[in-house]
Parts: sequence; structure tokens; C-alpha cells
Amino acid sequence: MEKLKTLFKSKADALSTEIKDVLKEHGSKKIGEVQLAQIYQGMRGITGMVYEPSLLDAQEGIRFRGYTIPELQQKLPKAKGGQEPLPEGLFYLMLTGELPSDADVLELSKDWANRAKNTPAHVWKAIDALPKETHPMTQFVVGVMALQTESIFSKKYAEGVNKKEYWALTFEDSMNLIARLPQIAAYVYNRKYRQAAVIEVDANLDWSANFAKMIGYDNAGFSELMRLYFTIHADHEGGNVSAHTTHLVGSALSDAYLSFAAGMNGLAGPLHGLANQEVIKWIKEMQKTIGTETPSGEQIAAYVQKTLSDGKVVPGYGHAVLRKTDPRFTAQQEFAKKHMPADPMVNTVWKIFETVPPILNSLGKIKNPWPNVDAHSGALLLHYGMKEYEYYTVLFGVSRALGVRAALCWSRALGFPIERPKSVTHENVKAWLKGEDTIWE
Ligand code: NMX
Ligand code: MLT
Repeated sequence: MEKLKTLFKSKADALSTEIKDVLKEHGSKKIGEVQLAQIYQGMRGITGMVYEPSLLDAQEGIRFRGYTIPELQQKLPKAKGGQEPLPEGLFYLMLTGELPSDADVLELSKDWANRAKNTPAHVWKAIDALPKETHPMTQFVVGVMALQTESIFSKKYAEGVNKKEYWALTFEDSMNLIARLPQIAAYVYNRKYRQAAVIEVDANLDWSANFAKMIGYDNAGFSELMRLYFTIHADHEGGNVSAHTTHLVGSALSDAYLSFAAGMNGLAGPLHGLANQEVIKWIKEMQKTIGTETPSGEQIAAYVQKTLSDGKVVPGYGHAVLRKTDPRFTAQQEFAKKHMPADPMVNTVWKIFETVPPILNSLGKIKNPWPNVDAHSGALLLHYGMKEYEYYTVLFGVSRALGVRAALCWSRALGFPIERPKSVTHENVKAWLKGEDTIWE
């Protein structure tokens, strides 16, 4: 992938010069104020980092290098006979800021298939050391950590490489990691739910179709779903838990494997990526409690009230930044309308969408009553037969690698420093309120 690497380097050099000039001239300008409440409440609304691959707007949703999801569906190269974008193309776009040609994407698919060969046997042995019942996200992270032995960056760093080379070594690590993730994810699925087997990737298939084939879902519809899925989950600007964690850990010069594994541990939390499993678990419990596969609006409303009065969240609803229906939810709804409009679980997800927002709104404290990406994804997977909902977050993780590894390449190329925000104690705050401490002044 010398062409991609050279293109990336030329873009990074240009941006690096631009950033130096901007900081020289405007570095002391204020970009906002921090209120006391923000440091107690998850740093919401504090702009604290520069992150190139994507940008989130609270009203409109995500744009990847300026393109919305419908635009990506139109402009990115597709598989032969397919209608959904190939995630390889999105990675190319996030890395370079340019839309790839069909040939660029084909080359990337082949390159990743090639890089996925000969995964060291100790990766499978490390996963095998865990009990089968271990959550799939834990097995996935252990596989990624075992693969860290392959980090070129870490080897060269130990030998004493010049910092000007960091970006190129990180580019190689990122490409190798992304290439092997579908195989690791497939190993976890097969080991837990089918028959443990190391399946080699097929150089004639794209990244998503390879994954589908490795887990035994060898059908065109599921491969198309995987292309859409791996595209829309790939990035959500830099502040979400998984992207920010990988950025933070990566800033210590922890390599692409270490920092990605750290981010995946964040994705495995129920308020973040694990919400996709929680949604299906919650719907199944509701169906069982009510005694029907297709509950009415009134029945759903009563179940939502019970969930809230039990002190639980309604999974798949709300967002820390978005204030409208997540366009990733809409993209999945459109896919379902096209491919499975009569599916009962899909229809239940749509009925929940009609019912839940007014209830959450009426509580008066929830800033966003609308569905997020996780409210819809499980129903599509179930349609194609993937009923093992504990596995769903692994799919989110495979996809998220695309955004956060493109971001790490940028961080290395731009020479971003170690991240280290300031913290204070509540005692400091009280003393400051009494005029006895000047920590912020
Ligand atoms: N159900 C019930 N209560 C909620 C929900 C919900 N779906 N969303 C927010 N709230 C509550 C929240 O717990 C908080 O309550 P309290 O003051 O008692 O602590 C209050 O409403 C205000 O929260 P917000 O400021 O609206 O939301 P915040 O930015 O803190 O959290 C989420 C954002 C996404 C963590 C939250 O909406 C949530 O827990 N949603 C359900 C879990 C989920 O779907 N997560 C996936 C997010 C997308 N992803 O993939 O990462
Ligand atoms: C994400 O995709 O990372 C989630 O929507 C969470 C977020 O953006 O905070």
C-alpha cells in the first residue's frame, strides 16, 4: 500500500505545517469557558482534542470527513452487485480525506487479506486459555492483546528508532491489526457458538464478506449488512469512550494493539457499545414478560415505566451529544425497510421507536429521548440468524478499529504529545469557592 502511505504522508506533512502556523499566530486564543458543573459531569461540552476522521453535530449526526451516511452510501465503492459501501473505502477516506476509486478499495481489500495470513498460533492459544463462557468482548480483547507481540512500532522503539519514523511504523501496525480483526472476531464466535477453528481469509473477498464467510454466514444479504454495519459503526468523532480511550492510551506511545485493546474495554461497557446486546436482551425479556412477540404500544409503554421505576436505563435511547434520532438508526431502518419489512423483531423495534421518546421526554431530565445506533442493530442481526446477542459488541469493535486506527496514524504523523488534563479534589473546589485557593487562576 505504498500509494496510500505516500498520500497519507503528504496530507499529514501539509497539515502539520498548517497547524504550526495556526498555533504560532492564534495559539493563545480562547475557545470556550469551563463551568464548574462540567468537571463533575463527564466533561460534557468541553472541547479538548483535535481528531481528524469524523465530526459529530448534535442535530445532524455524524459526518465522516464531511460526508453524511447517505452520502457515503452513494459515493463510496461497492462490492460487485452490492448496494452498501465497502468499509475499506471509509478507512481510505478517514485516513486521507479523499474519496477512493474502485481500484483503491480493491487494492485495500487484497492488502488486508494478505496481511491477515499466518496469524501467530499463540493468539488462538491465549483465547483458548479462557473458559468458553467468558464474554465474547473479553475473548476478543485477549486475542488483540496476544497479537501485540507483532507490533513493529514497539520492536523498533525498543531498538531506538527516530521519532520521525513513528507514523510509518504505526501505519503498518494499524493496517496489520485491522486486517486480522475479522479473523480474531470469527475465532471467538466459532469457538463460543460453533466449532473452534482457525479459518484463513479468502483473498478474493472483501473485509466484510470474509468475516461473514468465516462465521458461516455465507449469504449475500448478511455480507451486505456487514458492509453497512462496519461502515456506520466505524467512528463517532474523538470524545466517545472507545475513541477517547484509544487516543489517551496511544498518547503514551502505547502501540496500535495496546491502545485499541484499551478502547475495546471501554466499548464493552453497557452505557457505550454493550448497549447493542442490552437492547435485544431487554426486548426479549419484555416479550417474555408480556407473553407476545409483538407487544402493542400500550404494553411497551407499561414495560418502559417498569424499567424506569426499577432504576434502569432504557437501552438504545439517549446520547451524550446527539439531540435527534441517530442517523445510524435511520440507515439501519432504511436497510430493514428494503430487505425485511415484515420481520416481527424489526417491527417491534419500530413500535418501540414510536413509544419510547415521548415517555423519556416526559421525565424532563433526559437530554435526548431519541434512539441511538444500538436501538436497531440487533434486530437486523437476528433476522439473519445471529441470535447470540452477547456477541454483538464484538462487531461494533471490529468496525470501530477503522476510525480509531486512522486517528492514531494522524496523532503520530502530527506528533501529538502525551495527554494529561488537570484534575482537582472537591476540597480544592470548596477552598476556591471560599476564595482560599487559586488553582484555576
Ligand atoms: N433511559 C433512562 N434514563 C436515561 C436514559 C435512558 N435511555 N438516557 C439518559 N437517562 C438519564 C440518565 O441516566 C440521567 O439520569 P440521572 O440524572 O438520574 O443520573 C439523566 O437521564 C440525564 O442524562 P443525559 O444527560 O440525558 O445523558 P448522559 O449524557 O448522561 O448519558 C447515555 C448518555 C447514552 C449514557 C444515556 O442516554 C444512556 O444511559 N442511554 C442508555 C444506554 C445506551 O443506549 N447507550 C448507548 C449509547 C450509544 N453508544 O453506542 O455508545
Ligand atoms: C459512539 O458511537 O461512540 C456512541 O454513539 C457514543 C458517543 O458518541 O458518545
